[in-house]
Amino acid sequence: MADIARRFETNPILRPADVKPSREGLTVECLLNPGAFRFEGRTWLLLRVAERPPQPDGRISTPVLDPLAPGGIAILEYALDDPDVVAKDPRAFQYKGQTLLTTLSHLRLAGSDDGVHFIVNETPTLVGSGKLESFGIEDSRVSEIDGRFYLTYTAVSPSGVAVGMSSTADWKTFVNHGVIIPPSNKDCALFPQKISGDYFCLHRPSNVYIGGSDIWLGGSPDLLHWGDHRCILYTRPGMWDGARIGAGAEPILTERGWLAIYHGADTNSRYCLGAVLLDRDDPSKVLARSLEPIMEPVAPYEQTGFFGNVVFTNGHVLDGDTITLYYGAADEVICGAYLSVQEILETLPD
Ligand code: MAN
Repeated sequence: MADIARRFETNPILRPADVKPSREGLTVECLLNPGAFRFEGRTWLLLRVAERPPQPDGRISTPVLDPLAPGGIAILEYALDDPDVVAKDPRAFQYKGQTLLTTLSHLRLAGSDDGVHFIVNETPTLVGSGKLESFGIEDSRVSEIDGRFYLTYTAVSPSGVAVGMSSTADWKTFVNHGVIIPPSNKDCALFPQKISGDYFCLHRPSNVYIGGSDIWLGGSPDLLHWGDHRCILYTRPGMWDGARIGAGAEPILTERGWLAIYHGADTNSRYCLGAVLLDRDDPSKVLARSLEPIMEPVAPYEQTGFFGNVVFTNGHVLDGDTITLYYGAADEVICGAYLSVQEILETLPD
């Protein structure tokens, strides 16, 4: 096994029971995939909090944002034996052919003085708004660029899965920039600085007809308008990243180029992490890529949970050579691990 992550001894560091539901009638079902950043001398996680009502016997119910419903949330409920209901995946189900999520996610801050013990805010920090976020917002990356924090997250709605963006300077007031990349797309990680005059991001379109779930590079003059899209990293059939891949948090600039951690899932939806090295001046050039994962779901809390066999990251903080990686385990709990930049680089084939 090639796993080189040193997991926190206190893992999991946050569980659903540590978080207060956003409203009466909902329970926090899972905590997932936090963004991470430093602000005013503290370490912060931007958690994805996934909620739903307690599930009645023989029925499935899910919240959706609806400005016309009381409190802005409508609860959709169906009998599990309804022939129009197909419920096979804990994360999503179909009703009359339309896909619905089993939970509604919002983003919530948790702060820490030591990067290990976190106190979760009592209320949501950012909730979905408008038609394109009515099934919630998920898996936010946080990048500090030119003194402002940019949040890129998955915006889910009946119109599909898209990349939404908000920004803030003080974590109190936010500007919602709307959908910056339309469906089907997610896992958007901004590079923390301009490269040869342009901003760049990694993103992940998914195709249902021709094409796969590969990682693309996009460029932008202003972080809002994206073009010059190129597919730079493909899934590798038969390998640990054979079915789907997607970027983690922002790439890290090293002396050998941009180091990006990414997730890869195989055909059994087992999620591992790997690394890729991109050229410093032209990040469309892939210099090296992990053959084996650098992290695999091996701990019990990674193998069993809401959706087992998952390590998924979209947040880290950096101190010299040390990456403190925050990750969602088994789509249920929040964990942390340390990785060394040098050690990751050494695992990459020449
Ligand atoms: C997808 C996303 C993630 C989730 C993984 C594993 O990539 O929905 O949020 O963690 O699947 O279920």
